[in-house]
Formats: sequence, structure tokens, C-alpha cells
Amino acid sequence: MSSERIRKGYEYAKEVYAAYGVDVDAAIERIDAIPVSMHCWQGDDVIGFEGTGSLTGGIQTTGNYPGRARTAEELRGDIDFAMTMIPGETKLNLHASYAEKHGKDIDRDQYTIAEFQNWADWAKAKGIGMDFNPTFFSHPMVKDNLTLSSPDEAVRAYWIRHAVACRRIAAYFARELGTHCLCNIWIPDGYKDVPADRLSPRLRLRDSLDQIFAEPLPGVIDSVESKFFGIGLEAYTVGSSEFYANYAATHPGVYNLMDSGHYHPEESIADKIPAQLAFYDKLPLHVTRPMHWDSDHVVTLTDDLRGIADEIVRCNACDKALIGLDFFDGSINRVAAWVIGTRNMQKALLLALLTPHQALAELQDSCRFTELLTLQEEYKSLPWGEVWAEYCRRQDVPENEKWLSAVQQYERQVLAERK
Ligand code: RNT
Ligand code: ZN
Repeated sequence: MSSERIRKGYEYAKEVYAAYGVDVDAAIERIDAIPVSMHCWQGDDVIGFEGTGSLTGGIQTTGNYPGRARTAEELRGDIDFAMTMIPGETKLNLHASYAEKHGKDIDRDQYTIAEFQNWADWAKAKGIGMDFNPTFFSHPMVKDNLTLSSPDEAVRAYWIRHAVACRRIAAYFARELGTHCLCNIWIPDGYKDVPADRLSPRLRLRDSLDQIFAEPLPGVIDSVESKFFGIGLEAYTVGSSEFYANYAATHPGVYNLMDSGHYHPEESIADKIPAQLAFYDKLPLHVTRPMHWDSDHVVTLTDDLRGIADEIVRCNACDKALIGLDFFDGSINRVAAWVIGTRNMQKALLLALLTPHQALAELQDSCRFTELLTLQEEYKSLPWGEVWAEYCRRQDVPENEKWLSAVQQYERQVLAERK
């Protein structure tokens, strides 16, 4: 579309929204300030650069699309390129398994900023913040699918050391980049079949977490991520929802990260947001698209996604939400996957910002439910696409699927060279 047509469409949308009391310029300004943390692991199928070459821990990437990033330079190049098609504020969410060891033989429990300096320099040059994750999978010290809850004290101590090292690296990122760093703990620990003892692993995990979080680290926001089950770990997950919710509730400064793919498919993730916000000043999220038994499909503009964005906006939690993406698809162009998923998160936020939530809440409070349902449904067809197009124009990124031809060119010129 020409800028002239985008401008005209925007003027029209402005008028339509103004009739509902919605200020579209303000919505554009607000969305531009909400950072979405892009996960590095979409670019290489969660393999990392430590040389392990495979993914374990009850998660799996499927697909053999050519062009997987094999080095940190390639991955940073792909992320740089993806970010040219994404409007607004972004962060990078990095896993410890993306360490650059520079030929040294150094294990995860000994990592320091030296292994992540390139990432920090890269983020600094781009002017973006970073989030960080210790990696408790794809490693020989994961014994029988156990890490922080292992009955083997050597295994447990190893993973505690790893997490302690990672929190210090996260503190460095926060200091260097001038913005907080979410340091999220997700462990695969669990059992394939019905366990004989469900309590002891959880008590060991609690003790491990207490040791990990003992050191106060300014700039680090700590979170723990629960899961319902993993692949091959169907019967029991040590870090369940109740376990971490209670852990966070009793440990100020530790937050309960909700991954939208880690609950029963019939549970509403959106509904969990205000429940958390009634107690916490931060809301860390992994946004993904669950399908049947697993999470991790590319985020699309579903009602579930819109529900999440709506709650963030109407609970006044744009400053509290720490929105991270978490999907991995190796069956399509990986750069395109990032662009599609991240733009959809932003579209959902924009849609939420364009909804007259106050007016709807007033209808609820006065029990005018027929009007409420009517407006909720009619609002769905307001011309938000015109506002999105104008936002993209202002950000100098393609407003529609035009970005795909750039990705296809990148595929021919860059990705095709990776054999
Ligand atoms: C796994 C968790 C976790 C991972 C990443 C790679 O089920 O969602 O967040 O996806 O840490
Ligand atoms: Zn997750």
C-alpha cells in the first residue's frame, strides 16, 4: 500500500474509533513502549552452541526446514534481520546453552559473562535489553530427567551452581544494558510413570531454589516456570503449577511465570492473569500456541492470544507484564516464524489497546449484559488493520505480508548457503 493510502485508511479508522472514545494515536504510542522478548531458540531448533547437537528434556522441535543457524554469528544475523520486520520495542531472550566458549573446555556450572560477552555487546549496540535462562536440558548432567530435584546430590549441586552462575550473568546484562533482566528457571524434572513419592522431589526442588535465590542481585527479576507434563514425563512434573505458585507466593522477588502452553487445553490463560495480578507487581509470561498435548506452535492471532493481551491491557499491567515468546518450529522458514509470532503478539496488544475496556466494564457493573455482549462482538469488526498499517509505516516496517519476499530473498542468499 502507498503511504497515502495508509494515511487515508488511518484517518478513517481514527474517526471510527473516536466515536467509541478510543484515541488511536495514544494506542500507537502505548504499544510502541511494550517490549516483547524474542526467544533466541526459534532460530536453531533449541540446539544451542555447546556442541551437544540434540534437544532433550521432554521438549522437541520437529521439522527439517533448511537454514538452521549453526553459530552465534548466524543466529544474531537472523535475529537482526527478523527485527527489521517487527515494529516496536523488542528484547532478546537468551538461553545459557547459547554460550560461546571460544574453544575453551568450560562447563555450564562455570559459565561467566565471558561466554556471553558477544551477546551483551550485540544487544548494547542494538540498544535492546536481554532476558536470560539457565539451561537444564540437553546436557549429560541431566540424569534420568532430573536436575534440581535429583536425589543424587552431585547432580543437584551441579545444577544449583549452574543457576547461580546464570543469575550473575543476568545481573551483568541488566547492568550493562540498563534494563532489568528476567532470569527464568524451567526444569524438565519428572517421571514417565506414576511415582512412588511425589513429595521428596518437591522438597529437594524447594531447597535448591532457596540456595539459588539466596544472593540478592539488583536488576534481576527471578521467575519459575511450571509445566503440566513433558514428552516422556507424562505422569508427574516436579515443578507443577501449584508448587511454583506457592513457592513464588512465599518468596518475595520470585515470580510465577506462566507459559500459555503448560496448562490443560481447556484452562483459560487469560483468566489466570488477573488472578496473578491480584497478588504480584510483575507478570512474567511465555506466550506460545498449544496444540493438543504440546505447546510451542508459532503464535497466531487466536482468541486465546487476544484474551491474554486484553487482560494485560485492561488490568493496567502493560508495565508489569514481561512478555516473552516461546515457540519452536523447524518445519517452516525460522525467520518467518519469528516475524509471524512476534507481529501477532503486537497485533493482539494493539487490538486490546483499541478496545474501550472502561465502557465495557461499566456495562458489566450495571448488569447490562445484553449490551455488553453486543458491543463485545461488534467491536471485533472495527478497522484496527488500518491502525496497524499506520503503526508499521511509522516504524518503517512492512505493514502487510510484503515482508515475506524479503525473507524469501534472505533464504536464497543466506540460509541456502547453510548445508
Ligand atoms: C519448556 C518450557 C521452556 C522452554 C524454553 C526453551 O516446556 O516452555 O520455557 O520452552 O526454556
Ligand atoms: Zn516456556
